[in-house]
Amino acid sequence: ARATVYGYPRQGQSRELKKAIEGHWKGRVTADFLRETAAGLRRSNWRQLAAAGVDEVPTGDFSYYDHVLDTTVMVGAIPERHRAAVEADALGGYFAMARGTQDVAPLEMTKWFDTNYHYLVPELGPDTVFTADSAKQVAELEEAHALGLTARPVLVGPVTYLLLSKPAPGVPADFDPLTLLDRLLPVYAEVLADLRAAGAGWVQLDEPALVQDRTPAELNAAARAYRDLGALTDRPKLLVASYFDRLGEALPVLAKAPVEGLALDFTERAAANLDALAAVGGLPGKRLVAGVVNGRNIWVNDLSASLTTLGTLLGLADRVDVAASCSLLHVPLDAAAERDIDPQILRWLAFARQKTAEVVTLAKGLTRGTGAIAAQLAANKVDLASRANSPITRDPAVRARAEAVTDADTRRAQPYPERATAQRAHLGLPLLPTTTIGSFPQTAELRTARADLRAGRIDTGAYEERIRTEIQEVLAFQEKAGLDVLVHGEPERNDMVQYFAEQLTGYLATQHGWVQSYGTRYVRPPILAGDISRPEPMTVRWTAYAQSLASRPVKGMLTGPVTMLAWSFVRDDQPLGDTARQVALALRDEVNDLETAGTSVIQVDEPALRETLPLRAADHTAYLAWATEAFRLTTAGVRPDTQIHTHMCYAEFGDIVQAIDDLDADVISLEAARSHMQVARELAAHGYPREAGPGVYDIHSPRVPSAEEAADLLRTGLRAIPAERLWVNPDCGLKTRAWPETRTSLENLVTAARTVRAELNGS
Ligand code: THG
Ligand code: ZN
Repeated sequence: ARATVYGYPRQGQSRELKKAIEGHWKGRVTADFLRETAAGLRRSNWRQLAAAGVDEVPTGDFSYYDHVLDTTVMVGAIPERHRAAVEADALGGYFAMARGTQDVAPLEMTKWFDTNYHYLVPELGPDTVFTADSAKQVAELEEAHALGLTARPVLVGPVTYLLLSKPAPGVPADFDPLTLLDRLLPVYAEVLADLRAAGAGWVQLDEPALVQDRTPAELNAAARAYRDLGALTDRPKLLVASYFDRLGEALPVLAKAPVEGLALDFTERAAANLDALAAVGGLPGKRLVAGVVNGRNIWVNDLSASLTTLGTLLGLADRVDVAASCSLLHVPLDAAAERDIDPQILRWLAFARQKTAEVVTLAKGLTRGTGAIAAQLAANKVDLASRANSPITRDPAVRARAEAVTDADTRRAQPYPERATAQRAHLGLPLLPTTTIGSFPQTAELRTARADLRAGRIDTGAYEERIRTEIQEVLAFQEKAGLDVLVHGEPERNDMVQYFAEQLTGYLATQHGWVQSYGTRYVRPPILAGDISRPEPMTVRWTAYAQSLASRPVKGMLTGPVTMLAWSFVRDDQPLGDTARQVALALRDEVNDLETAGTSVIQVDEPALRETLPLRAADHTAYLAWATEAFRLTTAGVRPDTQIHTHMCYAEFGDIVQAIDDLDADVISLEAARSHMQVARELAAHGYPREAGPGVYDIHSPRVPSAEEAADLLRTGLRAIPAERLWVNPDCGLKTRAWPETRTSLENLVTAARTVRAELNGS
């Protein structure tokens, strides 16, 4: 058996790639220096992989921004509006497609399946002409060959590429990109021929879109694509890869296709692949690459269990190789770089480097028998036992409390209409109350203060003084602008998940655990390592301070349990719902403490509720059940006259309106400005019974909306939501905005609310 992986983190140990690219954008780094930095990182990754014992290294997985954008370049699907820039300067044009320019909009960005990686959505239409550009793929293959390595180019497959595309601007929305398949396949044929000419023995075509629910027509397209590519004579051997879930009905399609190998995910959520593969009679005469090391989490593999799976698979294919379940892009580079994590706990963790070593160990065990890896198996057993029996993963008090949760704990004592009456009396808000989503501009001074505190240049006292001053200023502005429900602005928070993770027992933070989110932007997801408890209140002090300065209600601001899971690395040793319940109980205590401290409005944000929706519809109900229960458990312990708000970012939530309703929040704020209140109409169509604030100010742009424009959006909103239940707020938090546009935009928003209130009172 051979050891391989499908991709590796691109950024380098100190995010050298981010620094070089951003330096290049600022004009401080030449294109040549950027290219040399990138080539150096690729070489260093390949050497690391080869030194670890990987037999076949991936190439072409590197990217300056995004591998789907690289595929767009490879097939020549450059949008019309970017063509001149790309022709004038390939690298400059590439970044223009990614980020836009003064004059030209970038490609839209969206999530890569249910990971936290975002790709740039290809724009296609009936007039799209594809042309092959294999230069990047060929060059990277040659670089790996120059190091004397056996390499396997990795490409986004043609079916997934089309399924991830959308109609270009101006193309009818019902245009189906899959109708372009016959035009796209010859371009893939040309790239495959070029790679063969460059010495590729195998090429990997990634088709993760086939793990989602697919129509018979789409499955048919996949069958056609691989029948046609398989029939080519001038091509390398083809390995069709799927990951992130089970293949389901696509498995027989790919098993029958005339390609030489399949790569399948065999981690827990894709476990059904095993029986499905047996059911089609295995892959006689073919290569099976078995993704048994989870590429999505950071836990050490259970080597013995993986060997059992691999042993079963041996009977199902001509040859079985070992891999991580997906590209290692989704995990940090190297756990050994972490200095602040207890060495005992560090042994439970595997980042890209450690996962690579696991793949190599398993391949060796499969080839030479368990005796050849006896030492690794013994050490692995000790580490797994240490994790399973640790007081960190087994806190009896947390478990007993979670066990004792009843349905009543997850329900507000009064139905919404009674709560609404109590809240109206308690809060005394006007019709169309105005508020913001929570964060205010994170100024350079604030970031500097946080860096100074970390570096020891200032002490906690000086830092907190800085935060107090900021809160004073944020509140003074809001009072003067005339907002009705105020916020403290969150100057003390870095990342909305990290801030809480740092204060909860059972959560681990990393120092270097960067994972690419999009382009040059990275996150350091905290690790849900153990049972979760809250040693002391987390936000009460700052919220109470803010309330002490304000004449109107100040909202308490918390990150909800689903988002706390979605933007962290989760436990793999218990159901997600159990972890969510523990986080919810800790947050519930915070909600109740805020109420006790005099907070009458508490917002629990769930921007990630929609994005964690499982890839297959059959799994939606179970997910939404635990997700909505965790939210209600967090919020249901308050008095009827305490108002619970929530917030969600993305507009595409038509398919989870029922779940949003099931949260039973008194008020929800949503992104809506760019879609002209579409979400208000969707809520109304569903019969959403509570209060809602579809955003009237697009915070993703520095553009200041006029009061008249905001008032128009409100009038549109009023056609869907009655005035007694409509709130006035921006689309999202203001953390990424600057103060000047924030000030004017919020003043205009208040003016708009007053104008429309006057219209309502006059009518
Ligand atoms: N927090 C966490 N995960 C997230 C988001 C978040 N995942 C989804 C979404 N939001 C991703 N969005 C971003 C937006 C900005 C940045 C990263 C992800 C970003 N990162 C800084 C960078 O790379 O320069 C680093 C920030 C830091 O120093 O911590 O700007 O909000 N957890
Ligand atoms: Zn938002």
